[in-house]
Amino acid sequence: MRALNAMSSTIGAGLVAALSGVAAFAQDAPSGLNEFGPEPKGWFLQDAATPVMEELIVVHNLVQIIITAIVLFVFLLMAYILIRFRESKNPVPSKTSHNTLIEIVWTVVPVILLVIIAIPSMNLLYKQDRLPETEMTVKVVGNTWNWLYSYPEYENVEEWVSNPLDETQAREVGQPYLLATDAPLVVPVGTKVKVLVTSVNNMHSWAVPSFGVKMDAVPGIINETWFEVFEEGTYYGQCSEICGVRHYYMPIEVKAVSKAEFARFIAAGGEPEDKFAQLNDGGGAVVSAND
Ligand SMILES: [Cu+2]
Repeated sequence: MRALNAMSSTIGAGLVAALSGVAAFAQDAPSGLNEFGPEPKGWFLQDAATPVMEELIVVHNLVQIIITAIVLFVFLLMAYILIRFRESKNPVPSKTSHNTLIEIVWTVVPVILLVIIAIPSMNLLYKQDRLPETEMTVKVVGNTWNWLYSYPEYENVEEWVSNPLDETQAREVGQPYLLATDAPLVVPVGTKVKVLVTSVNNMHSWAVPSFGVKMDAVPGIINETWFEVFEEGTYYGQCSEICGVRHYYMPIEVKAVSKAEFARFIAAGGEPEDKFAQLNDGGGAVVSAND
């Protein structure tokens, strides 16, 4: 089963590479911005939207190739042994118990493979864990069940609640249900953003796959991570810690806008977009925090 999974992943990776010109999910949202998120029946990682995710995909592909080669090699070797040395063909088995050359090879080759995997893995872990010189900060607080966002550096913008849109609202604004929110986190593109993640009650996890970001939100602890979004668009993620009965109802929507647009957004006190304001004013069923 493992072997099959590994093989299918690699075949999938090849297919994705062949079709890389086709961005299946990228579609024009009503706002004119591209959307990035999971695609129906998708089975590969989402397209990279940040430098960390770019590197993550490279490491993932490298490991896929290596494990596929190992699985194939062991599988073929086993098949050869079972057929070639079966009792009817080989009634008197060899009593050989040592072969120095083979023992050196099967020790050294795995060590080399592990080193080949370890170097890019450690680089990636370091890149994710060590924050570069960031240009702004976003505070993300997990709440049972929604997300609270604020900018510690911009005091004129109050902390706001990001609730999911219900099915009707999502359809109305043409966004995916269970991913779209009424008030997304807004960040500028081409900016290194520090993300402080914590929680007020349950443990949650703030995860945006196309950013290569997944950070636990733990009460009493402030975790930090970072991202730098390449291009403008709407990016989706979900809470990735099984946090309770409405765990599925904690989508994450991040809107990456131009620096000028972001400056305008901050100057306006973080006013939400009209389409969401209309929905909320129109008496739409906005889900409260604890129902
Ligand atoms: Cu959660």
